Amino acid sequence: MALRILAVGDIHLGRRPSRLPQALAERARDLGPAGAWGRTVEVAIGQGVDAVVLAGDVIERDEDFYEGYRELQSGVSHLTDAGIRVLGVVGNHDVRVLPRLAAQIPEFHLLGQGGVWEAVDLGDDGEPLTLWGWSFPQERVPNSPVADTRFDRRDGPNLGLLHCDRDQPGSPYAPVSSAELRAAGLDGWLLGHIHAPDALTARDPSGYLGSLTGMDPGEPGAHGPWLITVERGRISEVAQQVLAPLHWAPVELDLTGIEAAESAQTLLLERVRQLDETLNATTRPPAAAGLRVRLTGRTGLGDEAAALFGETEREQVYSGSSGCHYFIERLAVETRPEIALTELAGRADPPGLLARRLLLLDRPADDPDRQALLAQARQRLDPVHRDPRWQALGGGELDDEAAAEWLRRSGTRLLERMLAQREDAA
Ligand SMILES: [Mn+2]
Repeated sequence: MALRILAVGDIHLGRRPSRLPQALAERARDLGPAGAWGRTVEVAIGQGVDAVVLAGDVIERDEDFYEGYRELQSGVSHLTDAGIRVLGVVGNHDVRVLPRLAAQIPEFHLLGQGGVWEAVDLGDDGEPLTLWGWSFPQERVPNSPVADTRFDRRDGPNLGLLHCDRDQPGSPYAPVSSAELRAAGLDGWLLGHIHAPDALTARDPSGYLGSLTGMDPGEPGAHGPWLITVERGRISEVAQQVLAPLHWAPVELDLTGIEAAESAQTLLLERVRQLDETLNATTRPPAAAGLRVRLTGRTGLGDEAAALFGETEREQVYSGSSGCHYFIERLAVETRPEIALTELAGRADPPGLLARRLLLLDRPADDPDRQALLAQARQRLDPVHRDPRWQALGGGELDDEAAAEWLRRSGTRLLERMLAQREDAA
């Protein structure tokens, strides 16, 4: 007999998704947090889970009390009617409003009120499971709620449910380090606050659950709650249930080598159809998808291609096989003119020197001249890359290929500027 929990990240009931085209304005409620929560309730009931747990920032703001009440109450009553328990913790957004709502919805169990850790037994049919929760007592909490806390383990898996700012030491929103989370001795941490989901697995069921649906183009990719299965005393499966009603996708179209501007349309259509196929394989395909399109590569046809996407075309670029409304949220032309590098490299002036350097980057990885150039570049780039100020951007490791790409981009831009100056002077 398996035990199943559906873990839900930041919902932000009351918020409306931004950057929707006019054609979708009237569907904002269904495409936003309320629609995402409704889908979550349906999936929880369909899957017959034992409990739904919410990781804070359930409600956007105090002003959303009535909308929050309506949506939360209706979801909770559907779930409890189906025999599913509903629990949650408070985040920094809903410090006042969520406890007030919980007082009005007795079936909703608010865990760890007032910033005091609380453990609850979610076990069933001889399958034990303990959930530890902590709620924000006020909007700003400058210290870690996990440090100096002893979690006396109980039988079966023990999971933590917490809204916090992980690995951001100076944060006013319950800063917690990964080391503290690991040292707590629990089997996993279901976290709220950061809207980009981590990749949780049965082996390591710890991390940010992510916002329930992407509310703007800054929250691209798959969003939805996580289904956690416990069998014979251990977590056997963790799977994201991708069900966000609105999907945001960055789309880069490399136009290098196209012979006519219309090829951009064909290329985009191909990409959107691929995306549609991927999205159709999710738990619940989205009702709308916003594309942030960048035209890149070397071609003289960038502006001409962009002009093919007029206002009407952007409002709805494609209708998916399950009815998803695809629109272009923004289209940026970042194409660069073609440069004959080999020809330039024969010149004895600064552009010629720069062109020879750029050509070095295209040589094989073991070429000594290329390696020397990259070593020089990394000496200058590494300290900047490691600067703590940029850590939050999550750039990852700076390897040779990343350094080469950086040089290629900045070198090409510089070369273009040099050539433009010469043309001006001529
Ligand atoms: Mn938050």
